[in-house]
Amino acid sequence: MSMIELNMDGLVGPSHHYAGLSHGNLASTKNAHKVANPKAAALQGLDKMKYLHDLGLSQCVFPPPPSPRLSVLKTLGFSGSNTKIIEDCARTAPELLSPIYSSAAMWAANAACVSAPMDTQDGKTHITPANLNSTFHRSLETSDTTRILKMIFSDENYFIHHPSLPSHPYFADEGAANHCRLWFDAEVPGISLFIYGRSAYQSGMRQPQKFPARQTLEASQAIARSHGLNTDLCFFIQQNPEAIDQGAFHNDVVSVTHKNIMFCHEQAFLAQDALHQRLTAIFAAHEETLYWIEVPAKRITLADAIKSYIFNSQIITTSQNKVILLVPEECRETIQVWDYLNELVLDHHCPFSEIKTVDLSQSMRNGGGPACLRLRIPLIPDALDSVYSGVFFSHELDRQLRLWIHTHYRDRLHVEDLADPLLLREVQEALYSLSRILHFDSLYDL
Ligand code: SUG
Repeated sequence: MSMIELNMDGLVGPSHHYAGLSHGNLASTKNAHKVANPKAAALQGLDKMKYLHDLGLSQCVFPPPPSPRLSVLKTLGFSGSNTKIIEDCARTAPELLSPIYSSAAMWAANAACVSAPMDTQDGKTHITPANLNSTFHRSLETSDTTRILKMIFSDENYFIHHPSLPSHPYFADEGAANHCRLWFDAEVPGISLFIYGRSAYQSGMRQPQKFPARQTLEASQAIARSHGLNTDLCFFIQQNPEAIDQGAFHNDVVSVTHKNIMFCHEQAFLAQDALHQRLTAIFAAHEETLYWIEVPAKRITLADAIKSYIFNSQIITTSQNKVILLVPEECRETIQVWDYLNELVLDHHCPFSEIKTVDLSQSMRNGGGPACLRLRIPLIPDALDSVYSGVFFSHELDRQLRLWIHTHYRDRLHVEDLADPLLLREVQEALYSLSRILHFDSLYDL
């Protein structure tokens, strides 16, 4: 059984804005209430998708969820026409507008935790949408994410969709951002690393003092169980509380894996040396090499790693077997980081042959780099034809989406603009039009 990895990037929605909704995410707090440019944000995301597609990756688009989430406002007691609901909310509870207009679903790494078919007992790809219940605005994503993932990966011969975990802080789950997979051979089971920040039931664990730990151990364990993973190949690792306190609200801000490569900061995990040794031993037992690239704090501090998002990178193997590290443009602007990366590519023991930067500044200002924007879907080649065809990236889809963005997106959006009922009409029209481009009639029931 061989494997393909589908790369699914979130398409930035037309109401992308900066509201400072994520405590512990330094970029979100720092850029709160700045003017956003949804048009540029969506185009930057498309540029990234085009780059990956042109490298030969199987690239898909993850459509934005319905917006604004008027159903949430109705549940919270607002009624009347759509315009009246927005006006009443703006007048009496303006703090609710940003959560219901949030376009945070663009960070597809938080959409779900996905297990590869060779790792699961039944040989199928298993998907659990994340409950994202650490933040109110993100918790609103789960029901739409569940529905959209089921529509795209609908064939039960290949995909198993699990319900999201109980939406309680004990089972707080942030999806693939806190899950890594390492493997040496596409045909055999790989290793799952589940990275948690706290435990609901185990006391005495070291905890961050300043910022919340989002993922729980119990959520990770539940996913490993329901996906039918081999427990010998699952590692549950605590994220370093110090990293969380410095702003690593998700593990993918301080580490990234790809095949047999782990690229991480020295202070990413607790008991990091022990993890390194155990993984090296597993790889050695299979006569395979683990590339463990750990960046010392004396070369790059946690603060600089988080500012530049060097580890929120994407590692890509091209069809010519070249390994590219795709990092945000901000890495070039942080001198220690840029110097380190340039040394790294020259090191013969390092698998990276090229460092490529990408401009995702609009997403970065809310704490989302290249890795946050993508969800990896491992599947067997036979499953590919069953994936909903309208979401596959192509030059023609790229052309249509660019035209659509230029037609429907604003180039300035401030959190106060969310009170404007005209925005409601604009966003809804944009999404209707998108459902036609993707031939996805049932996507938006606005
Ligand atoms: O959950 N930011 C997102 C960023 C998610 C990044 N994803 C990964 N690391 N995988 C978050 O904190 C900010 C929204 C605002 O403040 O307007 C926000 O939701």
